[in-house]
Amino acid sequence: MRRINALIVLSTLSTAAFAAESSRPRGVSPEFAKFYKSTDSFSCISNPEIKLSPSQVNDEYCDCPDGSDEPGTAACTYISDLSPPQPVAGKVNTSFALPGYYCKNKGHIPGYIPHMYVNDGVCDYELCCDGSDEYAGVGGVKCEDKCKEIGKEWKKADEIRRKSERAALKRRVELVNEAQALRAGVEISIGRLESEIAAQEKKAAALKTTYEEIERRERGRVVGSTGGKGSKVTILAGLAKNRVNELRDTLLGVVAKRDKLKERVKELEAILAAFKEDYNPNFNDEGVKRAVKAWDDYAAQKLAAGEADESAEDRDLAEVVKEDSETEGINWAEWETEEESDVEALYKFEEYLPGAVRDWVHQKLIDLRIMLVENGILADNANSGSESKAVTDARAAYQSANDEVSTKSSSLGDLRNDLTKDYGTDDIFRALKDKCISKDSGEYEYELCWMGSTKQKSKKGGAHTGMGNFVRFDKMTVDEEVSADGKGLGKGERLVLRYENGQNCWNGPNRQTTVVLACAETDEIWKIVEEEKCLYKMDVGTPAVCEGRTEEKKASGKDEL
Ligand code: MAN
Repeated sequence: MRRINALIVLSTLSTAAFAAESSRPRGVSPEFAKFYKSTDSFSCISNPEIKLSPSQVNDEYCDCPDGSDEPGTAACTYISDLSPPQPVAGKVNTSFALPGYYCKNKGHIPGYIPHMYVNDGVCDYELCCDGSDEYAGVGGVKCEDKCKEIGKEWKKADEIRRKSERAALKRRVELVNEAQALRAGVEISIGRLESEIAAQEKKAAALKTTYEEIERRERGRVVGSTGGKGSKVTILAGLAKNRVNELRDTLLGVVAKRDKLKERVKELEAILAAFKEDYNPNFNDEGVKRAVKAWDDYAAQKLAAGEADESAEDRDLAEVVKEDSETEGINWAEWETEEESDVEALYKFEEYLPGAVRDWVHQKLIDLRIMLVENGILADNANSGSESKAVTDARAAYQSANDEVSTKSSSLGDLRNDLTKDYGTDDIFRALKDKCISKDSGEYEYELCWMGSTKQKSKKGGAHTGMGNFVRFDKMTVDEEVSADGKGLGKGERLVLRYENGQNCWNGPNRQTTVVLACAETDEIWKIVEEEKCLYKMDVGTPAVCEGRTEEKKASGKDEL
């Protein structure tokens, strides 16, 4: 128990305080030396109206109500028993003026020990390594000065602690850099989305205009006698296309037959040419002679006509039979899908008008038709149940562009919210966001996801239990041990992450987790306790909350031996 507060007492004292120590009464620290300077009298610290002779200081009799006349004995312990001293340098207890008995601890760090431990027959080396608290040798106890070896051990451990702190601080700097880069990334994404949305809005506006115009034209269009399912022209176009295709197929067949015949003619000519070369003219066979004569005439005729170059003709044929609207000069699709009415098709009188007035007349005709539709004189094409493909396509294009604007705008909103969200000092938890750490504890494995949620997972399997979602940062003053390897919350104000609205607890509240953070080299859950039913506390180490205490103290010369 006596270990409690020892380190903090030790570490909060300054070595500068060693000055003029020899002139101070036993048990007085340099901090309180000024009250014991006078050689004429001593005034109780909290009650200066009570004046004593200097010989009454440390005379084993408690004269001052605040115990200040007995800095080096246990005579006023009953005061501290009533109100235990808070041995924090500079913070004087209202009833007990001194923080404790001051141990010089040369070779280590000076510190206070509660007065009740003075001359109690126990060596309190953890607080008073020089053994000066047992100067009276009560019960024959003699406490030798162990500050040299304790100080050496402490220094070694302190060096390890400082090294770890330096590593933790380095990691913190890295986290800050990562957080900055992530923030910059969000800002870049916002900029990119803004320009994409502006462009998309323009596109959507243009598509809207187009769609409205097409729809307007649709309303102004005279519905054909075939009920809008295609005019005679359309049907004619379909028939014509089929006929053209039939003719193309026939032509292809004829060309193929021709090519075959050409091959056979070639073969026969070769046979006859060989026959002419090989026959025996000495046999007076009239039939053979006639045949040879006929072949010669045929060959002479062919020679006179010259070898026809049919390649150009073949190229033309190949072009003609190609299934290509460009070569056909007809865009069949246009004619087949056009839902133009026969009336429009046959009486396109506007086309006989001079260009200058054509548009004007066209517009007026559409306006007129719309006026007639709106006044119930003509049927509305829009209600005819046969919307044209042009209107459907234009609307779909506009809607798709508009949907994209909405999707992008919603992403932009999320990113803007993210920029205003509290990620802690230096935005540091931005770098940890979505990363998780876990720890086995009892029958569960616990998980903490930074800025996300906490979970309890049963080792026996089954579903996870939500222990809350991150809602806000908070602060908490803690007073806890730090283990030799530096794990533990320690003392002072700590940053807290509140996780709330977890899974409902049977007969209890929705589960909540209070995550208390302390500086450490790596992210680690140290301890989990269920303080009340379904209210959990996690002690967690992370470099994210390191503040460079050691380095600052070093720079200002504090905490040095
Ligand atoms: C589960 C766990 C416990 C909790 C009880 C409450 O067993 O979540 O932590 O105390 O439910 O019923």
